[in-house]
Amino acid sequence: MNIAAEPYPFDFVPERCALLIIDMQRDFLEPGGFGEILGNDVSQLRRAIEPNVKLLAAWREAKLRVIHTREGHLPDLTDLHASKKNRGSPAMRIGDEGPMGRILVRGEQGHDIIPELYPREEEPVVDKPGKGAFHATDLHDLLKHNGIRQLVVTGVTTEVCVSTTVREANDRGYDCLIVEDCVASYFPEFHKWSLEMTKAQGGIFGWVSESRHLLGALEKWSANNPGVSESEASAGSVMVNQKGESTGAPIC
Ligand code: TIU
Repeated sequence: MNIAAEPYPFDFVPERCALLIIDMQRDFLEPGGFGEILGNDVSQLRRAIEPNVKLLAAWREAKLRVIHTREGHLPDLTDLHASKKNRGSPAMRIGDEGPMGRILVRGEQGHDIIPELYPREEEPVVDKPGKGAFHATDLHDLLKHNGIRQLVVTGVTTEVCVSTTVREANDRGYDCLIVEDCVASYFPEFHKWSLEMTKAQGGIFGWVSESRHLLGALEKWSANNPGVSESEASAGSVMVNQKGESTGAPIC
């Protein structure tokens, strides 16, 4: 199924494609979190929420694979290197107590995904200590074991965790499509140029499209594939709950 995209149409293979939603966490999208302590205006990111809600609903309706990520650290901060902790000498640092709990620490309110996009039990949540979702996580194994070869990538921020993840994925052999209206940055210029860089040179890192094109394709897919059950769609995945604990489903 061809999706209108730049620099040329994306050959969408739904059963081989996962929706990867990057770091739609309260710490980045709400006041008092990590984004704000870095000096950013969090309202810049919120325009991506509604398009993500619509795309996620269509993806769920189509019974295709959804994976969420969260950036954050262990409560003892043993996975936080000094350079990330101290960079920029902020007044507050990762691990300090903020209005939504300890900043960017797993299990704290601020670290969790915003309610609008809250993961379902059967949707894997990959906890990552870095910007890229492949660094120090089992994402690559999870994708391989589930036969995923393509990623439709959304989330925040365009030039940091989204771009880093797409570059990591590209080097691991995945075809990536970034959904322009479902990603956002604190800096509109960085957002624009990240997308330009992705699709330049014949799609050097991947494709860029808009959610309306995916919604149309998903609608067609759902109409033609009404029989795929929720359990079949999620079979074999690594299930984790919102604390990142395995809920028992094996990697197969
Ligand atoms: N600061 C910034 O733009 N982003 C991050 O720190 N993390 C993510 O992009 N998720």
